[in-house]
Amino acid sequence: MPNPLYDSLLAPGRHSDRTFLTDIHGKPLSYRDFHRLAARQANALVSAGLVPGDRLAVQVEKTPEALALYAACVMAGIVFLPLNTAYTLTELDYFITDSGARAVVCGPAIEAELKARCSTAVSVFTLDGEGNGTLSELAERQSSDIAVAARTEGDLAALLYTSGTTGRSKGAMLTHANLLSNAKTLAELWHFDADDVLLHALPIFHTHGLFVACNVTLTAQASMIFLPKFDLAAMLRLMPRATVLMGVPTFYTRLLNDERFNRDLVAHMRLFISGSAPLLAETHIEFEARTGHRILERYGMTETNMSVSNPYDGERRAGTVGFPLPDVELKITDLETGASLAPGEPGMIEVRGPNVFQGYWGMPEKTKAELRDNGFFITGDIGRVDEDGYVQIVGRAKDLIISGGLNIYPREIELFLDEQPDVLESAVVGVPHPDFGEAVLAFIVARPGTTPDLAAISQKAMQNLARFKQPRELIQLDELPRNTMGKVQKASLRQSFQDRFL
Ligand code: MCA
Ligand code: AMP
Repeated sequence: MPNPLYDSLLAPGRHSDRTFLTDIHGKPLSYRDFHRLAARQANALVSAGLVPGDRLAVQVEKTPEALALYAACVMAGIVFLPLNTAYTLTELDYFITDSGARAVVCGPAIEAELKARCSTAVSVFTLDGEGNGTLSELAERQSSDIAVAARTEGDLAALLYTSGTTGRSKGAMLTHANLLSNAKTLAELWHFDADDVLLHALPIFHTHGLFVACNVTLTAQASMIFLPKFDLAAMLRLMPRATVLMGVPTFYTRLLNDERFNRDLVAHMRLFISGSAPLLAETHIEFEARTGHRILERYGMTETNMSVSNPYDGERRAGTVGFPLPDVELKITDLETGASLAPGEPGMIEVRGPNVFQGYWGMPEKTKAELRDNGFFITGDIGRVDEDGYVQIVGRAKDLIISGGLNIYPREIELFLDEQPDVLESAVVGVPHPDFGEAVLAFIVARPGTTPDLAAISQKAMQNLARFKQPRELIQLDELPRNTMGKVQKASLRQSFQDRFL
């Protein structure tokens, strides 16, 4: 039975005794054992009643078992829906309800509360930071033989939620073909082969750490050093065993802030890749001066996987994200008219190709607003193409903050703040931060004659918003700066407070 992702990434013939990953303690897991683990999980999910097309929401710590769940979903034809472990129960509720998830795998700490909140039609399993839990117990009782579900290229493989400018997150529908085309293109472009060892310290609930990192590894039959999270000491200790690192800019600034990170430590490394947020040209330059390596910066989105990359062999140009991938078309358009602009002019970046998603789950209108009938996706990023064809990201048309590679939409936080007692209105902006690139700063204006309790609001934010979205500081103003049309001038707030965390 055909199943594009399985056939290309996991099928028999690829189940060798080669190491697929080693954990932080150096314990190896072979390709064969990874397949067995995933097959047992797939059979467990099927035995629990899940059928192809069902969505499985997963909010668990990063472990080999958690990654195997992605492979298990591919095998069983289930749509994988990974979720940031920082999300609160309130946030989780939304994703589970919106996606109509048939089952959830969560950490044991929230099992009881999640069961109480979810309808009885939703099965709840647990998987902890050691790979144990009710899911593993059920999986251990299953066979490791698997009847792989038939899937077509156009069938959904994953649903990844991305926040929106309106404050409501949208589920990006990604097909087998979307994920596979990107995996193959990137593995080839970045010269991955079976001798590569990827130092994997990214979370596996986003495109970067899940699809870019793991699908490329699987494509090349390479291996990974699989760390639960970014940990500077572990990175420095394990770097000598790796050949490639993929990271967000915060990884690179943190490494550079440690003097043990030097030329000798990385002399053997083949490649450093950066993405998810702008890499400052100065970081690129400092990195080269310190290590002799030029970071390869690339650009992508949840909706498009990767679209643009600096070259492997050619010049990796600081401050640019490189060229459109071989199978991706890119154009720069006028923000108002959508007409293509001349080379060099800044405008909306639009991309089209096999990497581009199918639309937002259950939101045809939002899909129509961002995905043109001709297949071009309107990214919301402003860019220009220089005289040599390098794409430069110069800004964002969307009101978005990227903190440590995580996206935060101010609207979601403003909606929360506006509901708090004695708050008349609010504005949330991103300002420069030495570690996270940007940090969240929130401003509120009190209702006349009242004094909002800032500490109580911060406390409430803890329960409602994931930690990374919570304002680093809440500032009360007499009024928000507005232009003559009455529109809040966020640029002016950013300007006035740009040194707040520096
Ligand atoms: C943690 N905190 C954060 C962030 N991460 N706050 C803001 N922004 C963040 N990104 C909070 C913690 O909860 C903690 O709160 C405090 O900040 C300090 O945490 P720390 O221990 O320093 O953080 P960490 O655990 O070391 O994590 C920082 C990190 C991590 C390594 C940068 O956030 C990370 O791995 N980011 C990568 C995200 C990613 O994969 N993005 C790709 C998505 P408290 O002070 O209360 O303890 S975008 C994507 O996939 C597209 C397609 C693409 O192009 O790649
Ligand atoms: P997400 O919605 O989480 O997939 O994040 C995608 C967004 O991250 C893009 O729309 C860009 O704004 C940003 N992004 C990703 N890679 C880069 C990069 N190399 N430089 C600048 N911004 C980036």
